[in-house]
Amino acid sequence: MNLIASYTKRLFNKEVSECTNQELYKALLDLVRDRSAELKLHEEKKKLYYFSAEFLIGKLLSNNILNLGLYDEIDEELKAAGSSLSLVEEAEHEPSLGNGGLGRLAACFMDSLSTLKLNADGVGLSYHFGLFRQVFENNQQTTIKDAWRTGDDWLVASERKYDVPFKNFTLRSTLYDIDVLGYEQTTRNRLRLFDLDSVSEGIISSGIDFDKTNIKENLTLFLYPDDSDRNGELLRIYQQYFMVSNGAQLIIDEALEKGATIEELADYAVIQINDTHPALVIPEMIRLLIERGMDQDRAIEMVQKMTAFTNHTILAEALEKWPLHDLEEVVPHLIPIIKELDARVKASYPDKQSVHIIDEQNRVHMAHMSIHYGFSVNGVAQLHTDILKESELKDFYELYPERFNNKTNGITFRRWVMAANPELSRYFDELLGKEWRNTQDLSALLSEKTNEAVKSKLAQIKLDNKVALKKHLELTQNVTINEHSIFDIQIKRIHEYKRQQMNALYIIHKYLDIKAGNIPNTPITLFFGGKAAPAYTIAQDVIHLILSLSELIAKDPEVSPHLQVVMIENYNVSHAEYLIPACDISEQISLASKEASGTGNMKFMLNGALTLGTMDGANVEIAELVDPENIYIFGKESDEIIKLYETAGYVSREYYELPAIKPLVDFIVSDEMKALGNVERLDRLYNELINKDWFMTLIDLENYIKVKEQMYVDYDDQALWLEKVIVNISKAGFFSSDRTISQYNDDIWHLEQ
Ligand code: 26V
Repeated sequence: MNLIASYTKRLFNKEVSECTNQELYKALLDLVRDRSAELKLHEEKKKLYYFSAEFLIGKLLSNNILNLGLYDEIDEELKAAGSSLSLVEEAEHEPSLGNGGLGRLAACFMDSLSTLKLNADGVGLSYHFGLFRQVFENNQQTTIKDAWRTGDDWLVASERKYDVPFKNFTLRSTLYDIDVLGYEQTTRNRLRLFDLDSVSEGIISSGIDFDKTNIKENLTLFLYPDDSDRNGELLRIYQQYFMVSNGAQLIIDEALEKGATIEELADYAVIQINDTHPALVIPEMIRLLIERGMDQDRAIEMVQKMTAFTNHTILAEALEKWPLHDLEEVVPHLIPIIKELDARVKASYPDKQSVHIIDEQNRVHMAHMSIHYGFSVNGVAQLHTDILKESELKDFYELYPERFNNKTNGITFRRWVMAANPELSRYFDELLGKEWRNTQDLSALLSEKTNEAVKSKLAQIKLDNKVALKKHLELTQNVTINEHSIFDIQIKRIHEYKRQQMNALYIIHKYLDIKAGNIPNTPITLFFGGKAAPAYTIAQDVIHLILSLSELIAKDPEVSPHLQVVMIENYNVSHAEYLIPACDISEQISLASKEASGTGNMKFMLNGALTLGTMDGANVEIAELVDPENIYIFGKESDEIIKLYETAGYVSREYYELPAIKPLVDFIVSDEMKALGNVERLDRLYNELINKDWFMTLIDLENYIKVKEQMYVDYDDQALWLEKVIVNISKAGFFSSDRTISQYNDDIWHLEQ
């Protein structure tokens, strides 16, 4: 019972009960670090290097304590002293090292890799301020820097340093490590995050503005700095090259340190490229091998054998294509290699322009390079992989059918139920035994489908989690919610294809309906959370619409008892950990074919929410697992949408003119909205919807409203609702990232187990 006391004594000369939560955080940070250091690093020959621009790891304190097997012991000691782990964790600043799904997936994967005892490190950058911090002012998003590197963080400086050559100068890196502990393991892996000593936090003028040309001082300040101008684009290339050159040098050094010769490198390392951001590792590794005496053919062949690529998106604008001219400006020494790689492709497929690396406009296609010069290409859900094969990457699939494979995403149950929803986890223990914690197999719950005691316990846990969210929001957002309302939640990056604007149009529908006297049986709270890229104007407009609707409704005494809209400020992993366990309705409403997988959908399902979604991404696989009566599917399917794009067949105005839709869209520019909103933003969004609507908001709107209304009605039959909840939870095991990682290892990496 006095694990922590020895630390608080030594650090502060205090008893646990005398410490502030900040002091307890520091004590536990030291304790966890000491325990982690006792875990051994892997010694197997082959290692996976998971290259990613993002690792959205979330706070680490309680997760690491859980993985060390100390959760109950420490929580008890804290509670006896009048605190708790969740209170102490308030003192931790969430690392700002990611943006969205791709980054969170990388974090879940690292957790599973360690848990499955696989030798694997993550390679990335230690951004000083990471992604921006979102602040709402006048119902609009503003951006400030997120100073997460407080000194009391998990970064550990290492001795490793590498020189990274650019056109006009060479920069020397410093490597920081963060330990990644598996669940109850004796070994650990690491995140290897590179930084630069010369970076100067002082060059930020205001908000997140800084001199984009001052590379020595700005290189690792931010994740995804604005690339809407050329200097921003160049900075992205500087960052990407800095990441991969460091990573490639690390790979070679670690192999040589283990006694390998350079010829044997592929037996010692496999590289997974997480989307295209790290794709320059291919020419860089080739360059380094040639520099170490290997001939060019052999170097290309070796890199090809070592490299695998994951695609996370089919949106054209996210598939990176760098102008050759820009690459020449930053990394001229890679140009001959990239040209050689392209020349080989052009020699083999002279007439197939669609697969060339350098296109006619002299742009270098990073995905194309990764597919030609890697041995594996995977999508992240079955539908996504099928679409890659059949349309987006069809020409590549014809060339290399054997390289294509699907790896449906997953989530770590350690964070997303054991740590985030301890009450539910303890109930699973009680009902099913503890083995699910190792297997993620919750299927035995299915036989409790009609057990009234189980249903009422699940309802009780849901209510407790709603109350916990309520307290969290009172503390962090200064807003009060009704824990007896339906919690309907859409949390993800703001993007038109994810269609938060469709949900906002639903809110308008409901608002007008309540005004007309149709009072819902149970009050409804709609939550949104998500950041919008600063240069993405329409996404900012969508945030503005949601915040303005939230204000309008809150100020309307006729409506506010029945309907509330809450937009979480600075949505991040920590907020998600409160929102997901409290949710009833999980909004997964992307335009079919556009969401590669989604992973929030899996987290919600596991925590007992029902999905309201389109047949997109992993929703399709959820629907197959739970059967139609346990999921609420609406909207057009991907085949039809893909056809509409091919034939330019969607005309938003035709939908706008429909009597059920026009009043909702018109409301955006109504007098009441303009009185409290920003007229320019509202007008722009309105015009976008009626004249363009590239992501087809209006095509599914009527069907969406209908199915959502049905869902609210069904919620009131709690007995039946909870049966659906039980079915969903019992089928969630498939979405464990341990399953995903095992499949990657069996099919792609082949690491020793
Ligand atoms: C996004 C952004 C947005 C801000 C500006 C810079 C920038 C650069 C790259 C990207 C790509 C994001 C790709 C991504 O996060 N994809 C998501 O990956 C998830 C994990 O596979 C998947 O579940 C989501 O469906 C997919 O959207």
